[in-house]
Amino acid sequence: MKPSEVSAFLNRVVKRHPVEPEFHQAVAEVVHSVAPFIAANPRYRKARILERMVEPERVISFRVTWADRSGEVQVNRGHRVQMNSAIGPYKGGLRFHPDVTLGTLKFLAFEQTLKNSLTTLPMGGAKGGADFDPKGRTDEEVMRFCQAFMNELWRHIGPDTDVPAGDTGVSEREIGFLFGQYKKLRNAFGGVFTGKGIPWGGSHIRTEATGYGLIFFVEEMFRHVGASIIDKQIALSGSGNVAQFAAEKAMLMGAKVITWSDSSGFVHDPAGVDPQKLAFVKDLKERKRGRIKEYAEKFKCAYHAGKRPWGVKCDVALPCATQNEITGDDALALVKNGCRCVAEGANMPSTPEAVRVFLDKKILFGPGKAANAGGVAVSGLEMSQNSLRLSWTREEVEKRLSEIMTNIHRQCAQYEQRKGFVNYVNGANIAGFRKVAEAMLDQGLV
Ligand code: NDP
Ligand code: 2IT
Repeated sequence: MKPSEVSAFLNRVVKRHPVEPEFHQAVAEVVHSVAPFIAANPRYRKARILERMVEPERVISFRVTWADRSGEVQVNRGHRVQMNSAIGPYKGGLRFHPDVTLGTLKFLAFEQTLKNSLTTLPMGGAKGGADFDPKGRTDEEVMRFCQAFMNELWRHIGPDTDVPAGDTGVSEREIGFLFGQYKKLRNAFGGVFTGKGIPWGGSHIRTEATGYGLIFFVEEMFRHVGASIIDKQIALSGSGNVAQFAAEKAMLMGAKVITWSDSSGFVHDPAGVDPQKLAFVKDLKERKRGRIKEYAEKFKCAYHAGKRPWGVKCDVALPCATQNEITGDDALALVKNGCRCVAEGANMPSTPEAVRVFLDKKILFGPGKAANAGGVAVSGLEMSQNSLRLSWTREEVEKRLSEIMTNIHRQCAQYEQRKGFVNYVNGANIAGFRKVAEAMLDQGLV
C-alpha cells in the first residue's frame, strides 16, 4: 500500500467510527506495520481483508439497570464487541471502569484479535464491559450489577460462541458472579468464562499468567541480545492483577521492582519489593480495595500524588495500568535515564509518540499484543482443560505458558529483524495479521 492509500484508509476508518480516538490509534499502528506486507500479497487487498478486519463482526450494546445498597436505581451501559471469529470463538476480557466507551472496547477487541492469533491457540477476538465503577461498591452491589449485566449478555455468549474473561475492574470476584448468573439462566455448567476459580473449572496460573508471561517475554528479549533480567531495576505502573504478578515473577527471577502506582499516584521504593511487601499489595488491592499510598505509609517510602513513575531511573519499564499512560516526553525521560527495555503489560499504554521514541532509540520494546498475551494464552489453556474435563498441574500450565511466550517472541523476530534489531511492533502486527487473514481467505465472504 502506498502512503496515500494508507492515509485514505485511515481517514475512512475515522469517518466510519467517529469520536473513537483509541480505536483509530490502534488501527493506525497496525495498518502502518502491515502495509508493505499487504502490498506484497495482492490477494489480501483483493479480498479487502484489512477493511473487513476493522469492521466488528457484531456489536451488542445494552442497558444495565440495578438497585444499589440504598435502593437507588442505577443505569449503566454494557457492550460486547465481537470483532473477529476467523480462527476461533470470540475471546477477550470484560472491563468495568467509569471511562469505558464503545470506542475503548473496539480498540481492545481489535488488539485482542491479533494478540490471540499470536498465542497459536484457536481464539477469535472480542472485548466487552460497562461504564460501571466497582470502587466504593460493596460485594453485594457488585453481585447485583454483575447479575443485571449477565441478564442481557448471556444470550450472546457460550463455550463455542464467545468466551469472556477479566480485565480492568473484573477479577475472580466478578467472574464468579457473572458465571453464577450465566449458569442459572442457561441451566448449564460450562466453559463459558475463563479466569474461573480453581474449584469451579478454573486453570492454575490464569491469575498469574499475564504478569508471569510479561516477564518471560522480557527475558526472551534480553536473551536475544545476550543479556538477562537478573539484577535489573524495574519501574512498574499499576498495582492490580498484571502488575502484582509481573512483580512477583521479576522478583523470583532476580530483578528489583522499585515502583507501584494506581490512578491516584505512585510510590518509589528504592529498596525494592520483597515477598512481604508483595503480600501487602495483594491484600491491599484484592481484599481491602485500598490505595497504593498506604504502601508508602507502611514501608516508609516516597509517594508522589497524581504522578506516574516514568521519571524514576530504571533499566526496565513495565506499564501495567492503562492505555496511553506513557507520553512522548515520558519515553524521552525513560531513555535519558538509561532505560533499555519497555514491555507493555497493559493494552496500548504507550502513545504513538512514545512508541516512536522507543523504536528510534532502538531499545527493546515489547508491544502489548505480544508481551501481555500470556493472560489470554492461559485462558486458551483453561478452555482446553474444560473441553477435556481435566485439570493440569501448576507446573504443566506454567511450562506451556513459558513455551507460548517463547514462540510469540520467535514469531515477532521472524518478520522484523534488521541487523540484529527486532522491531517487535511490526513483527507482532504482521505475524498476528497473517494468520487471521489466511483464515479469512479460506472461509470466503462471511
Ligand atoms: P486491575 O483492575 O487489576 O488493575 C488496574 C490497575 O491499573 C490498578 O492499579 C488501577 O488503579 C490502574 N488504573 C486503571 N485505570 C487507570 C487509569 N485510568 N489511570 C491510572 N491508573 C489506572 O486490571 P489489570 O491488572 O487486569 O489490567 C491492567 C492492564 O492490563 C489493562 O490495560 C488491561 O487491559 C491489561 N491486560 C490485562 C490482562 C488480564 O489478564 N487481566 C491481560 C492482558 C492485558 P486504580 O485502582 O486506582 O483504578
Ligand atoms: O487483554 C487481555 O488479553 C485480557 N484481558 C485477557 C483476555 C482473556 O480472554 O483472557
